[in-house]
Amino acid sequence: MKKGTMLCLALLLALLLGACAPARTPGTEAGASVHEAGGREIVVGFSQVGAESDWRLGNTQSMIDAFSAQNGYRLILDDAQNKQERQITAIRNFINQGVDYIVLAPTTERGWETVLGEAKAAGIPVILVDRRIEVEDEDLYVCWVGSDFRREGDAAAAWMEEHLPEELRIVHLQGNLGSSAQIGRSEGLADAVARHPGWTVVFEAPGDFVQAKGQELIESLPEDLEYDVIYAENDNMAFGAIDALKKAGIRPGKDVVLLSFDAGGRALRMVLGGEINLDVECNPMHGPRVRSVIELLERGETPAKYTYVEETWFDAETLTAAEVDSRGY
Ligand code: GYE
Repeated sequence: MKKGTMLCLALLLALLLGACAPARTPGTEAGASVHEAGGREIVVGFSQVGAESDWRLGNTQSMIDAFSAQNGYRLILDDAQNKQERQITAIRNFINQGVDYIVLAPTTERGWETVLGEAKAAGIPVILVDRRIEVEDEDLYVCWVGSDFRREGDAAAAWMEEHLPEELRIVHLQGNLGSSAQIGRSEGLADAVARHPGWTVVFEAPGDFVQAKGQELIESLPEDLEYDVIYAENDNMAFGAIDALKKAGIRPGKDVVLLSFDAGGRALRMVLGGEINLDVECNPMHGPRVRSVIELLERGETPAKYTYVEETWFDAETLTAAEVDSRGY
C-alpha cells in the first residue's frame, strides 16, 4: 500500500475512534468534551439524592424531560440512595467520563470541598440544584437553583400564628438532618416556638423525608403523649403520619392539625379533603431551569449565582379544585 493511502486510512481510523469514544478517559486533557462544538450533544452528569419522596420523583422526571436526546443532551443519571459517599463516587465517575457539566442535588450541606475541587481541576462546571452546600470557596460551583427553605418554614409559622391558639403542643417530624430543606424548615419552626411562650415541641425526630418513617415515628409516640399539631417537613412523612393517626382512631386535620411541605398533587387532594390543614409549596420542576443555566453557559454568558423559585402555600380556605387538577406533579 502506498504511504499516502496508509496515512489516509490511519487518519480515517483516528477520526472514527475519536467520534465513537464515549467520553474523555482519565488523564486526558482537562475540560475537553466528548463532542466538538457546533450542534454537538451536551453530556450532563446528574447526581440525584435518591427516590425518597414524591417531590424527588417529580424532580428526577423533570430533569429527564429537560435533558432529552431530542433537546440535544445525553443525561447520565445517578441515584445516590440518600448517601453522600455515593454522590462523591458518582461525581468522580462523571469526571472520569469527561462529561460537559455536572449537576448536583446535594444530600447534605457539608463535605463537598474535595470532590468539587477535583471537578474544578478537571475544568467541568458544577451546577447545584435543590439543596445547597456549605463551602468556603463559592467558585467550586457555577450557580444554584432551588427553593428558599427558611422562607417556607417561616410561611408555615406565620400560618400557625394566624390560625392556631397560643397554647400548642407540637410534634415535629424532620427531614434528613443536615439537608438544606430540613435546616430551613426546622429553623422556621424553632424561631416561632422561641417567640411563643405557649408553644412547645413535645416530640422531635428525623423521618428522613420518607413515608414509612413518618408513620413509624407517629406510631412510636407514647400513648399518653398529648399533642395538637404535627409539623411534617414533607408530604410523604405527612402521609405516613396520617396513616398512623387513622389506625389509632385519631382524625387527621380535625383532632390533630397537620402541616406539610412540598404540596404535590396527592397532598393537595388531602388539603381539599381536610386531612392536611396547610401545605407549603416546594416546586420540584427544576429541569428547565437548569437547562437554561447550561444554555447561558454555552453562549458564554454568566448565570445568576443564586436563583430562588417563587412559591406559595395552600390551605382548605384558599385552595381550589382547579388548582389541584392543574398540578403537574
Ligand atoms: O421537600 C422532600 C425531598 O430537598 C426540597 O427533599 C427537597 C426535599 C423535599 O425528599 O420531599
